[in-house]
Amino acid sequence: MAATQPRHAASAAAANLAEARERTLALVADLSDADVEAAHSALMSPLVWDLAHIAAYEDLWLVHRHGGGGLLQPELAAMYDAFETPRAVRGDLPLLDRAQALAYLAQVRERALEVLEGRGPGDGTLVELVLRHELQHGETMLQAIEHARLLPSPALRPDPRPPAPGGHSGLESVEVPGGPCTIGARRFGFAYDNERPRHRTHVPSFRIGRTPVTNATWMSFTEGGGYERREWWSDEGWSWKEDYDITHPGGWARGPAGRRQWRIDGWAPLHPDEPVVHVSWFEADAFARAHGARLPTEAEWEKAATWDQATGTARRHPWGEEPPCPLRANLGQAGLGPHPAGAHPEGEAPCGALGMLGDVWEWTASDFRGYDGFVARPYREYSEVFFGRGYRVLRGGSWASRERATTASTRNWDLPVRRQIFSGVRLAWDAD
Ligand code: AVJ
Ligand code: FE
Repeated sequence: MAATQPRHAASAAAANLAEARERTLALVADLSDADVEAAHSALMSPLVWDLAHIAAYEDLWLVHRHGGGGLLQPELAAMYDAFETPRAVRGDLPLLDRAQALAYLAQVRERALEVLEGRGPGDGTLVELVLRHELQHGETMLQAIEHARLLPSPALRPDPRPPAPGGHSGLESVEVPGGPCTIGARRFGFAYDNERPRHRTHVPSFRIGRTPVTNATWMSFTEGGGYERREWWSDEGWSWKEDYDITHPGGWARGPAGRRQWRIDGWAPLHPDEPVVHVSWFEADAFARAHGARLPTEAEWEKAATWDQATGTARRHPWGEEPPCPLRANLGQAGLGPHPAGAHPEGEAPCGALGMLGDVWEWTASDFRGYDGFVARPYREYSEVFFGRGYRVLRGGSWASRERATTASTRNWDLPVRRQIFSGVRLAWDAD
């Protein structure tokens, strides 16, 4: 029995890694070499950088740190270290070409599987780290594909879109009663360092948007002078908006038949019922002020997503303990875009909020920092080096986030100007 356990765990790990890899390769399968290799924007890496970076990370953490082996190509380490090589310069490097990057991925994977077979997955932490890293870069690659308007692989067909239930604008709210709650990842099982330690806190009563803000509601904001009324904007937000001449969310255009939106698979009429996406924190903040609202703090967000007032416990997911499924949340890249607000009533949180997980990342009012008692694990560059540097927290994952890498305690972070990510808004209000 004892002897078969590690082997079973090693083959489960191998299967998970294989599934992640299949998806990574599918994302680029039908793109041209030029599209995979080009630096389309200073905001995004060339796709081929992501590919080789996934390999370098796996070599470092599974082969080298876990297995004790040397790096396959030590001379590549700096070029594919996210920290030493920021996005804006990645286009100017002698990157591996597509074929070389794919070969690097395959060779590292072979070494990693040997390590897993030889010494097993250990406590599983480093395997999970590497697996989630690849899954997260899948979302990054989808951002790049959408941002550069490359069109995804025809193999990535969207699942049918659920109908819009109607009645959701993002301005409807539900009450979250005041009192104690529990924040952060549970003690057992994998979680990133920034989700721990789990702790109790007191969140006074407040109201939160039943759904994220929709395109129709954002359109009213735009047409009602949202980008012109100085009083709704912070000083920093206003100068960003002026400098970049921002007048609507990313990907919007006006056509003869009305507003259109660049979706990952092409132009489409702007869908009024879908959550707005590609807005910066500055826009989210201005929108909230224009509506006499504010952004939720991340403690408020997590309490709304998980706290069950009736039992005095935090649920694992908004709907309960069961793992995510397509009925409950639009995660996992199947929809290739957000679903209409309120389309997943089975995913309802205890307070009545809908769509807390999936569809669009939701900006919060909170700066990214460590919870009290934070310990960097397994390395400072994952989270700690971003603390206190002006990054804002986003919660809830998007349609492009994989289920395995997205829970109610997951914290994402980005700068307040960023909007090439799949970012949207859920409002909050002080209790009346
Ligand atoms: C958590 C999405 C902010 O992309 O910078 C990828 C995830 N960390 N490789 C990022 C990550 C290392 C991270 N975010
Ligand atoms: Fe990375």
